[in-house]
Amino acid sequence: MSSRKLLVILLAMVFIIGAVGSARASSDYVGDFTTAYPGSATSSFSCSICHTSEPTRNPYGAAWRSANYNFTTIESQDSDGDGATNIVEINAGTNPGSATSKPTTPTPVACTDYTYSAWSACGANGQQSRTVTANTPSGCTGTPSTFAVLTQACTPMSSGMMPMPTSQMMFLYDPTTDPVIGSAPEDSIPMGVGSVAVGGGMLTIHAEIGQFQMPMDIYFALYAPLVDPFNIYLINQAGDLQPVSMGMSPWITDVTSIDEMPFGADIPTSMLPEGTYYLGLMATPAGSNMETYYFWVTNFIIQ
Ligand SMILES: [Ca+2]
Repeated sequence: MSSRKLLVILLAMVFIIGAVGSARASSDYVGDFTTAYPGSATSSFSCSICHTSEPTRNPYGAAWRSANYNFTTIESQDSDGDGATNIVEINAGTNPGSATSKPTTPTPVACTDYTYSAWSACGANGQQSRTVTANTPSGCTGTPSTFAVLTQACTPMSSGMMPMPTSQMMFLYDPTTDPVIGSAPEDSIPMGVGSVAVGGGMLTIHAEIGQFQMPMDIYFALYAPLVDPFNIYLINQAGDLQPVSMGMSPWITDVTSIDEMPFGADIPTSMLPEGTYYLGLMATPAGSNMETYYFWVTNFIIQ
């Protein structure tokens, strides 16, 4: 063999070895994958991680090559478009290059209990609503055995009705001869005292309240510190005065309106001891423990 022929053969061998060296086998790429993600069951998909059929790349293989063979760069992508990102698939052991291979969606946990907002005001349609502010367990989205109750029937307000108290509200007003019916507690004057209110000689106590939305218990209090500084009196259901120290006794229970003259007809002021007399009328939802009420207070003076 001439030295020239030998040189040609050697050059050819160098070329062939070099070509083989630069064209790595797919099995080497699978090895790269396994090195990058040791323990991932995705490795079992072998060549089909990156190829539909060699040498054609699937979307994951194409993305990996475009990313200069950097796995990390394409982890947040969903190369096969099946809704699971590549890293989610690799962690789940599915194939990020095949849309037919994807993690199974876990069955959502069903809610077992709910925390609600307060009920809305009663609508004209006789319904009120509320919203769920929190679920138990947190984040539950499954189909529960008991659904949240978001609406209920209620008694709608009609015009002229007084809304139910939502707190403990007190209203002081100067004496008037006659009660005034209002549709709001601040517009209502539920106790009139007769002509004594304007310097006249007659006491005529008249209690009147228009329509409440729901039944109320009514308490009527009387306090005359110059006559008895130690006791506030309530009118009980028999119409008698009894000291508050004997208990909180309602005057009238379970009514939506009142129109009463608790002390009967006119009383000449000349029959009464001098002093300032305070009258209080409380309306609280029937059967409640006075968590909410309207309490109106007025007075009259006997001179
Ligand atoms: Ca995917």
